[in-house]
Amino acid sequence: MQIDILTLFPQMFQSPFSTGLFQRAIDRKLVRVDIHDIRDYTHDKHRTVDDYPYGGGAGMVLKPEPIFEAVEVLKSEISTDGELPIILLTPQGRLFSQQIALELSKHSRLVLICGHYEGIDERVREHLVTDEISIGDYVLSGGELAAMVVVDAVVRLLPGVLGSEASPLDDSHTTGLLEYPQYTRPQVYRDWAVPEVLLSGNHAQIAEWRREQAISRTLKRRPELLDKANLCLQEKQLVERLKQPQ
Ligand code: JAH
Repeated sequence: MQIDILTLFPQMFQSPFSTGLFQRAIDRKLVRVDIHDIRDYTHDKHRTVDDYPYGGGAGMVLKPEPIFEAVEVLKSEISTDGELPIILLTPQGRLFSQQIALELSKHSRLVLICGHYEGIDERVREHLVTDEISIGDYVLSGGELAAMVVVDAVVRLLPGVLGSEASPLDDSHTTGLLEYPQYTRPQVYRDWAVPEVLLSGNHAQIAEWRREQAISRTLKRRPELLDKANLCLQEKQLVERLKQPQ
């Protein structure tokens, strides 16, 4: 997969993509992430990327020309087989989810545009952008951190990125349940003992305990997730029992 990111702050992308799982995926050529400075696509001496809003009002608006020209350069480099998602990170977009990450992971190329200031000229949205994504209902100072979140969630789904021991199919938001509690040594820490069942060596019993823990934790913290989780009859009965006032 090739990911191109358009930003006014290219330095922000240095450390996240030069660390851990990412660096390994890039080194192994499973993904390529290219950061483009929107200012490089201006033509004036001051490298102007923003201007006052028509109609007045506070703040500045990102000009359309540098963004259109940057994306057009990227488009011209591509053999146009398949459509190219051009994604704007914005609080007005559709709410990002594991499902959307999975959809995006199936494309061979993605373009992400990070806005800044009070907004972006509407013609960019209308005539260039194919998809608007929000990572949650809060305001950031720009789209960069949101772009990093999207890229992280997508890249770990690419074939070969996770080691063989971890499977994206087991991830919490793929199973539809929150994770069960995990413990490691020491067996007793400050009087707090690890649950007996985990020391039993009875793997069927351990699996059952973990599934119950995942279900009760999900019911308590994120009950709306249970509607979409794949539960068997016995597990649905467990949910009903857990819902009874104790
Ligand atoms: C803020 C441009 N959903 C998170 C999110 C994404 C983008 C922005 N804020 C929040 C943002 C200012 C300018 C984008």
